[in-house]
Amino acid sequence: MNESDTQSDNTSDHIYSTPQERIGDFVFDDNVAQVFEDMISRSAPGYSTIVSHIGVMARHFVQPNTRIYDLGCSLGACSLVVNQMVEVDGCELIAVDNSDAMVSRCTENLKKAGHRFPVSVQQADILELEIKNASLVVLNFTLQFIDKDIREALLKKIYDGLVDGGALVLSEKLAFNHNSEQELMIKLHHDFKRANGYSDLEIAQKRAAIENVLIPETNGEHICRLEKVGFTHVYSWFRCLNFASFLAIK
Ligand code: GEK
Repeated sequence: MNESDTQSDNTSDHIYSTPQERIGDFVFDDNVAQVFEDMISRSAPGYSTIVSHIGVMARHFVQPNTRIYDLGCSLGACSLVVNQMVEVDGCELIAVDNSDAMVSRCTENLKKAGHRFPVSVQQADILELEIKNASLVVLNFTLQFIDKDIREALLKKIYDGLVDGGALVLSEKLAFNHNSEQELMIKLHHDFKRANGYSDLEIAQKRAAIENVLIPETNGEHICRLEKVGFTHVYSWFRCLNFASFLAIK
């Protein structure tokens, strides 16, 4: 095996490839952080399209002398694209995650890429973070891991921390009201994962691990709550199977 094969093995997701006696709740630990890029690209339909368009939206919404927050930044994919795309003066990027394994890798990734405005990567709970003077907040597949009862308070805090004309990009896995649609979307999502090389065992074990940790809501629930906390314009700008992204403008 040559060096590049070894590298690709180390960063390929095989976490659920062997039978596990007891499947514990999914956690963002070092094993996950190491393979996260491969895991999310092969598991979340549309992920790379969403990330690149966050860069496009960042260029549109970020205002001079304001802050950009990447909440639940993982390895920093959104921070990296925002950093490439935003050209206004006086901005500051704050990337936050509560997983130390993610934060240390994200810090490295942003350092390697270089950045034209100040960037800070913080290990913190986004529920306890102060958000102020923001023109862009990114919650790319993070809200779904927050306790359902406190999602509204978090979104209200984000709304309050945005400047006028500022935007939130919220991407989430969706649930559906009708059983037939729910079942079809789950089946197609599993087909997508199979087409990306995951086995039935991997799909079943990951599903069991994530079931109590990632709690999806419907399109309607997301839009209603974004409007309720104050956003004046809420757009569904992307959807692929049961994965969607919303743009909410203050
Ligand atoms: C991307 N946005 O690549 N506080 C801080 N971080 C948290 C919290 C919390 N309370 N809860 C979960 N996280 C990224 C992908 S992944 C999505 C985001 C996924 C963090 C958690 O540690 C993980 O890194 C991230 O949110 C969710 O565009 O795995 O489906």
